[in-house]
Amino acid sequence: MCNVHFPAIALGLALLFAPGFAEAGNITGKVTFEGPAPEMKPIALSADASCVAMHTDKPLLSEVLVLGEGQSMANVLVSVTAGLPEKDYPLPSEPVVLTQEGCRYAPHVIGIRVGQTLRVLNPDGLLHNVHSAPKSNTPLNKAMPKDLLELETVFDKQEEPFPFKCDIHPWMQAWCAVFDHPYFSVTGADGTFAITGLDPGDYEITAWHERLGKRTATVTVAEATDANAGFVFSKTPPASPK
Ligand SMILES: [Cu+2]
Repeated sequence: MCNVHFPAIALGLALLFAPGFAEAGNITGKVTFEGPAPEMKPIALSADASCVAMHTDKPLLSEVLVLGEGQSMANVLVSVTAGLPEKDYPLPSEPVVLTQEGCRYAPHVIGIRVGQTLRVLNPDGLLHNVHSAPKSNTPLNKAMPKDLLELETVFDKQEEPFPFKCDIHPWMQAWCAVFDHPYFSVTGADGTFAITGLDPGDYEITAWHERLGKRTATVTVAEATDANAGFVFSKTPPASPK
């Protein structure tokens, strides 16, 4: 059964050839760490023997700084912080998922939209207590006993990154930022990010790291191209602008 909607196609073509229509571009890049990298220490999990039992093969390391090959930096949140037109951007229907697995949160850093569902999972079969500490949104403080496998919440205000912790396992931490637009990306282990679907224009983008702060860059996006923007973090904060 063919399910093509000709009116939708016609509308798309009309938009494509309409005067002033410009094909979207992207901002892509890589975040790296410069200088000698501090070694991440194994986390003492002894507060909960069940957590210890989940990490007998390999210690669970602190995720304050996660580096990959060539000192690429994971867990850096890159977002557009100026230059966007004010408009309503469609919400994704899929939730953002935050998992508590092996007595750690994953992903370590998430971005979510105002009004988008955050689904928190508990596959550990343990008691966790999901405890967020936002400044603008309503904090979440909810026990997840071993038989409560998931809960959902939404945020109603945009907000800079704030922590999620677990009151049972004090080493557990994740960071969450809430956006009123879709132009954000969290770097993976290879340090790369991609902010896609931007109208041509000049934008300020900001890279945020939980310990090393923020770096900003100005990027010009041309039609249907990838603009490149790299960020370098180090233990020394950047000189403040004069
Ligand atoms: Cu926990």
